[in-house]
Amino acid sequence: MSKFKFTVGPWNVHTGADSYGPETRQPISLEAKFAKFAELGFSAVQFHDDDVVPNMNDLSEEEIKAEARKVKAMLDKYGLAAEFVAPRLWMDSHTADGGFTSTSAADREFAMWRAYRSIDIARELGCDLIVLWLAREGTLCAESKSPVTATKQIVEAINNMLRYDDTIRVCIEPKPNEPIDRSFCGTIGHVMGVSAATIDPKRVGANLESAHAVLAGLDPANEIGFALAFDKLFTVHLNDQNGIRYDQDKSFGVENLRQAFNQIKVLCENRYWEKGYVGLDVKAMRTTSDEDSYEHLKNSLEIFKALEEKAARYNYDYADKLIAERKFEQLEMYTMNLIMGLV
Ligand code: 3MF
Ligand code: MG
Repeated sequence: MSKFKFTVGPWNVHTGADSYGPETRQPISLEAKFAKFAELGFSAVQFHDDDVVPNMNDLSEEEIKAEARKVKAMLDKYGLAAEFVAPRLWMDSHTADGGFTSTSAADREFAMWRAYRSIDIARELGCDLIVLWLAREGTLCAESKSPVTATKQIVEAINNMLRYDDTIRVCIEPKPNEPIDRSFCGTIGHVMGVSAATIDPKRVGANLESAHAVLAGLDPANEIGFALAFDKLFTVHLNDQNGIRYDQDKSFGVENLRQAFNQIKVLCENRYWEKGYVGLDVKAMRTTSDEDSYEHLKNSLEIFKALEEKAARYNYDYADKLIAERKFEQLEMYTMNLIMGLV
């Protein structure tokens, strides 16, 4: 029995389209996804603002809230909570050059409008967390934006959100690149800096995604640890990634089992289950059939739980003794043997 509660976004079950080819699977309705998420043992769902209210740009503030209430009723039907809402600031024509750091004042205003509406939607869904994946807050042409001005614009956008709602928490999901060439807020270290500069640092934290850390050339477990050290790990997006290339969102643990184990180990050592959900951000392969649309989620949960069980059996007395004697070769082999199921 896992100590953790799991969560997932509807985009984790998708039609298989990528930048180079069309869909390979049939779309699945939001309600059908909820039913399956509940069946697989998820406790909560993560949302983009327009996952909840698809045509929100055309609706009034009251109409948006009314639509959100319908989704809340659907969540209730399946015994699911909502974990967070993330303004989708990368699909709309207003966000071609980013949102909060766009070179267009009108587009920056649009980004704030979506951020405020995301808070309204979160409130209707009964959750207090906004995630900012700052997809296009960076440059395609390095000289097009000042990194100083842009960083201050990100801080000010978050301040505006904190002022708009006294208890909402905001959480940045850093990623060093893609779809942008150079991000302004690429790592957990950047997020901690931005958090400290806001008007209420306690309410501004991080969402560490394993693949994003790998894309930055960093170790996901250390990134998780850095945020935990400041009590600022508000959620996680666990997945896996084969080195520094396009963002792969592979099932958790399938590329680097030791790295996956160490992410769970640091979460367990710090009783993260008392603080937040374990979110998955995983994609099925393009070749996956309709009937296997949820296999990558099942596999990720299975790997997580198997590694959690190993982390619970980690022999800290033995490890401490080896550490005191600086017998790191033996410590490494003990860890490998545990992961391989040999001890
Ligand atoms: C991109 C991501 C995003 C975010 C999501 C919620 C589409 O690399 O990881 O997934 O997680 O937008 O913030
Ligand atoms: Mg993510």
